[in-house]
Amino acid sequence: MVFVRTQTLPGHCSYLGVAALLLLASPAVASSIRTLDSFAVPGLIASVDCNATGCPEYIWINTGFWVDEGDTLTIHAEGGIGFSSGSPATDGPDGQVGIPAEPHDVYYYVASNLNRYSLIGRIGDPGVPPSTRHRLGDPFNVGADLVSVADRSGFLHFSVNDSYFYDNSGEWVATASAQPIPEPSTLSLFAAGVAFLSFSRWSRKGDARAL
Ligand SMILES: [Ca+2]
Repeated sequence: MVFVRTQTLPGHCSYLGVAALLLLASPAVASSIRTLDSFAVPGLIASVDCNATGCPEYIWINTGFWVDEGDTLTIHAEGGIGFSSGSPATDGPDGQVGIPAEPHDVYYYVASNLNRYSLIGRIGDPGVPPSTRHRLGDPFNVGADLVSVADRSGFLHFSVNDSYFYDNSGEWVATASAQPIPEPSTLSLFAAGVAFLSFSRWSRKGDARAL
């Protein structure tokens, strides 16, 4: 009886387990990851400056890239921006890390407490009627690289954490991806695959001991 089990059950288990893992890696699962390619964020977004009452809403550039709450959001940006007249457009998206853009009497940055002169992001949808729109969430640091879980659904927005935009030059270019939380059925399938593979290995060990 032990010999019969050796020739059948472990083989089926391995096939089922491998099938489950292959399904996880199938194009259908992979295609659920959405991407934003090469989105340009200009240093000179608009000829405006922010003041004590805040910044105009359009200082946030809507990328048109939709993010669902719970998505793993991955962003990479590169390029160069010059932040004052005549300065070379060589400053990267990280900005001045650890130096918050605190407002004071003269200068008001887009997002205080975030890194000065950095690429910053926000999620929300200001393009639909106020009664139904997803309000823009809190600004967050993006910099050159970000991996984070979205805390709300909406369109990804970018801005440059500056106070005066009209003397800027250059641009940053960002790419992004949003990976949804795996569906419960997918998780169950994955667990089943792992369980079958584990049982298969256990069976083989048992058979080896029996032999
Ligand atoms: Ca500037």
